[in-house]
Formats: sequence, C-alpha cells, structure tokens
Amino acid sequence: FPTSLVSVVFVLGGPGAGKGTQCANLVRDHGFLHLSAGDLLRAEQSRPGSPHGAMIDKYIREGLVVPMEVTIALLKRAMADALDGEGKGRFLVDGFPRKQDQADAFERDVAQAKAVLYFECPEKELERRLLGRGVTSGRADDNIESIRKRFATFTTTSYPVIANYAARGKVINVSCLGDPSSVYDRTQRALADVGI
Ligand code: UP5
Ligand code: MG
Repeated sequence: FPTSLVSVVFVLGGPGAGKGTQCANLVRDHGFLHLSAGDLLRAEQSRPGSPHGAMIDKYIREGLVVPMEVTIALLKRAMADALDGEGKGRFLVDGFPRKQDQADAFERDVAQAKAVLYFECPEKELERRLLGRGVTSGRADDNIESIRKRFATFTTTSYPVIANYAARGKVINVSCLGDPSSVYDRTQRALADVGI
C-alpha cells in the first residue's frame, strides 16, 4: 500500500464504546471507508470452509485477541478490495489494533496510522450498552460472562496500546457519553481540529 494514497485512522475504545456507530456516521458524511476487525473476524468465522472458524469462535467468546496473522490478512485483503480505481482510500480501522504486536506489524507491513480516535467510556456505561444490545444482537460475546472477559482484555492488553499512542501525541480523545448524535458532534469537531 503506497502510503501517499492510503490513509488510516485507528478507531479504538472499550467494548461497546460506540466505535461502529460513529464510524457509520463518518462514512456517510465524510467519505471514509470503514473496516471493523471484529466484523471481518465474524465473517471469516462463519465462512464455510474457513480453516480458522473454530479458533475465531473460541477467542471471541473468551474475549481474547485472535492471533494477529489472521486479522491482519483479513484487513489487508479488505483494504485492497475497497481502494478506488486509482488505489486511493481513507480508512477507519475499527477495533484494531488491540495488542501491541498487531500495532507494530500493521504499521510496519501495511500502513502507518495518521491518528487514533479513542472513545473514552466508563465501564458501567459499556456494560449497560452491551447488555442492551445483547437482547437482539445475536453476538456470541454479548453476555455477561464474555463481557467481563472482554473488559479484562481491554484493560490489560488493549488500553496499553492506546496509552503508547497517546505518549506519541497521536490520540484524539472523544467522550462516549451522551446520545449518539452529541458524540458525533464532538467527533467531527475533534477530527476537524487536527485537520482530518
Ligand atoms: N450505542 C452506541 N453509541 C451510543 C450512545 N452514544 N449512547 C447510547 N447507546 C449507544 O455500540 C454498542 C451498543 O451501544 C449498540 O447497541 C449501540 O446502539 C449503542 P457499537 O457502536 O456497536 O459499539 P462498538 O464500540 O463498535 O462495540 P463492539 O461490541 O463492536 O466493540 P468490541 O471492541 O467489543 O467488538 P469488536 O467487534 O471490535 O471485537 C469483538 C471481538 O473480536 C474481540 O473481543 C476479540 O475477541 C476479537 N477481535 C480480535 O481478536 N482482534 C481484533 O483485531 C479485533 C477483534
Ligand atoms: Mg463494533
């Protein structure tokens, strides 16, 4: 991927912070392409004949981070498919990286991230949103046991990646609180402030 033509913003935040919701808004209004690592993993998991299906299912239920080779291969393929005729694309990469090795490998082999959009959210609110969504989502990890495991992984493994980017001045912080449209207002202003 020639970095002159491809731009990447990582979209991070705890489970249920509203990453997918806000990415959909940004795609609609600002011409971004959206790739959710979790969505790509769920699609791969249910693809007939996938060699990784059972493994992905187990990792997702346990709230663990799938080995990075699988996720990065899916992201690379989806990025290549989404590029326009000239090979250009502005990507929101949602829910990735959630472990330092993934961040390092992706930035070395695929593309450097321009910035990290981080939806900051208290755990109580995350839990409320995920349990609410779990009533209808059909997601194998929207139950209280899996939710607790996802929180633990976020705290021990994924948050440190965000902290690292913050130390390098790359993080755009947005509070997840309030209704989706007020979060979106804050998100648009925060991106505009840094010229993205
Ligand atoms: N909602 C949204 N905004 C709201 C607001 N402002 N006020 C009130 N409610 C709001 O939103 C979640 C719910 O909250 C929805 O019901 C929404 O309507 C409501 P959503 O936009 O879906 O939040 P999001 O942050 O996208 O939540 P998601 O559950 O997708 O986050 P996760 O990070 O947990 O899930 P993801 O799909 O990224 O990953 C799932 C699993 O895949 C991981 O746990 C892991 O096992 C695996 N994975 C990897 O192994 N590697 C990867 O690189 C990525 C994933
Ligand atoms: Mg999501």
